[in-house]
Amino acid sequence: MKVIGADVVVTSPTRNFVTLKLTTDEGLTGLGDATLNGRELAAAAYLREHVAPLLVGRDPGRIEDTWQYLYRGAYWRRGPVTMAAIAAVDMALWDIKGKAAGMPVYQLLGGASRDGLLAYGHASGMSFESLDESIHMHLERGYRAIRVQSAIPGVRAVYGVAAQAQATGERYDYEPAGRGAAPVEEDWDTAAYLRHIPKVFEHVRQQFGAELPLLHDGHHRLRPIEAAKLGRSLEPYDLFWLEDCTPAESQQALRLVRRHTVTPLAIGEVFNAVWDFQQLISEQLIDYVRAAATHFGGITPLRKLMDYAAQYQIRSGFHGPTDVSPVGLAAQLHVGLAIHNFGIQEYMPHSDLTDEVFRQSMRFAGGYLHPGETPGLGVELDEQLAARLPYKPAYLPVSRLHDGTMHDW
Ligand code: CS2
Ligand code: MG
Repeated sequence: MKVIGADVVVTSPTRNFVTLKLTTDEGLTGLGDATLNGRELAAAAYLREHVAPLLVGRDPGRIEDTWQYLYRGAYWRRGPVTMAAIAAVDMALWDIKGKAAGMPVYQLLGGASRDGLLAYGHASGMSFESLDESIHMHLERGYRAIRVQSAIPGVRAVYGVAAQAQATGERYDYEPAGRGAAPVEEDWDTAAYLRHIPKVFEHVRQQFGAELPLLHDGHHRLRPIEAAKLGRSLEPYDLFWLEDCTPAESQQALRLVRRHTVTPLAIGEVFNAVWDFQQLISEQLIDYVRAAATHFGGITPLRKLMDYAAQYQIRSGFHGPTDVSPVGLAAQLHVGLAIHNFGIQEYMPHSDLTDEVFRQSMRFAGGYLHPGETPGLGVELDEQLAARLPYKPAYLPVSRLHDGTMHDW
């Protein structure tokens, strides 16, 4: 079999997605996700200009070799643009291999290690009352684990607190920044945040009991000693995890956090290679790996990362926001089903229009996700519909302290 076509589709049903479609001489096609939120066109250009021409004529069965060729061969290793592009190729090749074998990809990875993947949803609120409503709404939808984010008194706009979408019960495909040529600016006050968040979890535990798994995302905003303080102050509320408590490119910063708290830690949604995790895993500085197949070079390295993490009893918590396309989500569902050290899967449902552009075999029932039994990844792209929904500039917000200083994301 040979690759005869490598096409890049950029489409924007309710947000922007970059998809690679490989076509073979035997008529099989494969899809891969290279969506890089806010930098979509860079990933698309990398694929179109530098990768697609190298793929035509190659044997699509040689997944490992193609991955190494693109990773080692570029000279410029790693980085989010490169690794998103490689991820798309890797996923598309696994999709083709699954279709050729007549099997869902998880079967090729060793078969299912469980019946379904425990998923967590995003609840948030501007007040305790609206937060309670949001949690109730998620429980009604079947979620059995909930991420809790809250507005902070004295902070105008807190990222990840989707006041409107949650209050009206809409699906999640909001773009916190809205669309536009430049990021909107939000504000931030770490001291106010550290004072308020423990009260939020105290309230939620009182309302919803001791058993509901609760998660929280710090969005990389704290210094190590602040993160340590937050982790310790949340211990009475028994979190499933505290995510991205510090900007983790300084892996050793996590030593300090770990020294002071037993709140489990999850990190890595912005990481793109195993080297970003090396110290965190080998020193057991985290409990959950937040990588996304889309930003980590695809299924092949994600599987290897999880096997490495398994030696340290570290589990998966793959990044599943709406800026990972249904193709990227499917890729990590197949990995999550196959590996032994699965932990939890983030799940933010895409909009109805996104679900029309990407038809998925994946299902969510009773709080659990399953990639389905369709051969390959189980996602079909409606190219005609995609073509009618062109790219629109959209950026994540930035945040500034009240004196105007740019803050960590
Ligand atoms: C968040 C994401 O899902 C999460 O944990 O951190 O919403 C993240 O901010 C976006 O994926 C950024 O692209
Ligand atoms: Mg996050």
